[in-house]
Amino acid sequence: MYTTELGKTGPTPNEREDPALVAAFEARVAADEFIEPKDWMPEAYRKTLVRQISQHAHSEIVGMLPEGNWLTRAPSLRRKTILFAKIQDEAGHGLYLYCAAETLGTSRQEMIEALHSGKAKYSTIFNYPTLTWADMGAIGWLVDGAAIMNQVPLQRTSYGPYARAMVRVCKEESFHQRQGYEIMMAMMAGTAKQQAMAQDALNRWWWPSLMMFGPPDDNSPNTERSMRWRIKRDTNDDLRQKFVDATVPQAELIGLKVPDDDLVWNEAKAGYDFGAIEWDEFYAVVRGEGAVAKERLLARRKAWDDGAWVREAADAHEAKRQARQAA
Ligand code: BYC
Repeated sequence: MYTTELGKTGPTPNEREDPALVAAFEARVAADEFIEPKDWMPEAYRKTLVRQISQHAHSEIVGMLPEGNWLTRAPSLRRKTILFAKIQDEAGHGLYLYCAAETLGTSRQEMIEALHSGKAKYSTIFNYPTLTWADMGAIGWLVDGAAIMNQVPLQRTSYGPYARAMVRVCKEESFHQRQGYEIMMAMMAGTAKQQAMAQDALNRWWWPSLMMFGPPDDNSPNTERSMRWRIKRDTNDDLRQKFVDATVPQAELIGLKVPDDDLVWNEAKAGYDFGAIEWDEFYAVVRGEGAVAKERLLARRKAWDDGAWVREAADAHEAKRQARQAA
């Protein structure tokens, strides 16, 4: 058994990867059984999950910042309450996901330190600035829309705690997507200035949203193994295609134009052909060169430091409780 710094235990990381154990594990995965925390698993499976789940958790937490930027400037009380609820949901998603990752033998402390030091990744999308209120519509519609496309299949991911976290997350994400689209609908039914703001937001968020699905399959080092182990249930390109096919008609319905001159319906594949993605931009943002990347990490570190007294108070309370119990 291993023990984390918080005293949690789990199955021994597999020193020698007994072929019989590996074969039994692969057979269970192939039979669509969930793998649970105390089950034997290859070390690389555990590591891949810790990487993906913790990055996912970080994305939810950092993802609160771009929308938090507009909370005090929401155009009405109704919009403000809805946005507030959505941002709180994202915090909840981050917490379920950190808990799911902890079952794999990593600790919250380790994950947070990796985020704050810049070692851990989070979704590229949150390194773009939110310039107008229409960006709240575009984020809900496109970013949460892309997230749902990616996360619905993850409800069937092979690791039980991750799959179960996704069930709840997906229910909330679908509300998020609708609230974003509803903002866009309202703006497109408004003045010429509001319509221009909505179009401008789509222009800025469209391509970064397509990048959220990750690099193309032929340049995605993790996809093949993650698909075999059923951590991922679809490839990056397949999900991106589904997203484009679902979203373009939504844009057209309310009079928005997707900013892609090469976008054309392809009858043979029953899907859209779309223009080339600027992968250089994606990799630059992954490397930490996004427009507001520094600002995002500073904000997270500040929130952590400002919250130190809460953690200290909780520790002191727990120590007192234990002392009382011992007495
Ligand atoms: N951003 O081999 P690949 C949300 C990295 S939050 C940054 O294809 P994989 C929301 C990738 O990590 C939604 N990095 O990797 C919250 C890998 O580097 P490492 C977040 C990216 O893991 C608040 C390298 O590129 N969703 O919805 O097989 C408000 C090669 O990629 C990105 C999730 O996290 C990226 N976009 O596939 C609103 C979903 N893409 O780690 C909304 C769960 C790739 O080897 N995650 N990289 O150094 C996944 O499904 C998969 O991890 C990915 C990438 C599809 C993202």
